[in-house]
Amino acid sequence: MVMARRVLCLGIALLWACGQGTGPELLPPYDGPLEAGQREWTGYQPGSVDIFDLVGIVGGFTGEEAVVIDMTTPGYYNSALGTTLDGTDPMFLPAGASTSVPIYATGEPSLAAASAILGPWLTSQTMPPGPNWNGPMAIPAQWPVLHETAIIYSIVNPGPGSLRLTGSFGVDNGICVWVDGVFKFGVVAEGSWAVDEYPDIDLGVIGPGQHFLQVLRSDHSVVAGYWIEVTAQATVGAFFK
Ligand SMILES: [Ca+2]
Repeated sequence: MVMARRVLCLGIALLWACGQGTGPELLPPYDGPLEAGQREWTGYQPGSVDIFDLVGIVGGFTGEEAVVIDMTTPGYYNSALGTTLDGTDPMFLPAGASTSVPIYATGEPSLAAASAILGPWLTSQTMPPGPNWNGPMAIPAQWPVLHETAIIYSIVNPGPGSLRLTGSFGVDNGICVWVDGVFKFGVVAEGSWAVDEYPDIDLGVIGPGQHFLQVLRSDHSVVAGYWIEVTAQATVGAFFK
């Protein structure tokens, strides 16, 4: 039964692939030979899920996941916030503040003090969402100490099923994360950043189509740094409804 389902899933993925255009680009995580009737997918957009990701996602029934955002993923970037948000919310500590333990957000932080600088970044379907935004561009792992910066990543789910997003983050000092403008996670702490500092954060489920993941990074002392990896996995039953 399990094998039959996997064959059915792969068949759906290949049928979907055969409906797409041809082109020279073959993208990770798929690195095997093309099979008869299977063509290369050229609809790739930075940060999107492509057919080869989808094959990996279908493989998700055996535990695999496809990475849809990492440190190489371009995004839209806002470096105009400076220290505008400092002291306006527990997530945005003033310069020189100290926290003995990580402070986790208990709700969505207010961004009112920076609304003019950020623009409609949590709701806009048009990119970039305002004059202070640049990109798509490489997102710097480090930014000016004491400043806050904002990022928007694009994720396209080609369907037909829904995808569950899981995020792992590292940051010095703080990070807040939204998906399609819905607040998902926030934390601020002392010390440097590390890979998987905050692992396996449930970012919810996205249906087919265009989506955006929004990040606001904060700093209040010494050094600023960042690491991100977001994976997508087919929701159980997505191909059997
Ligand atoms: Ca710092």
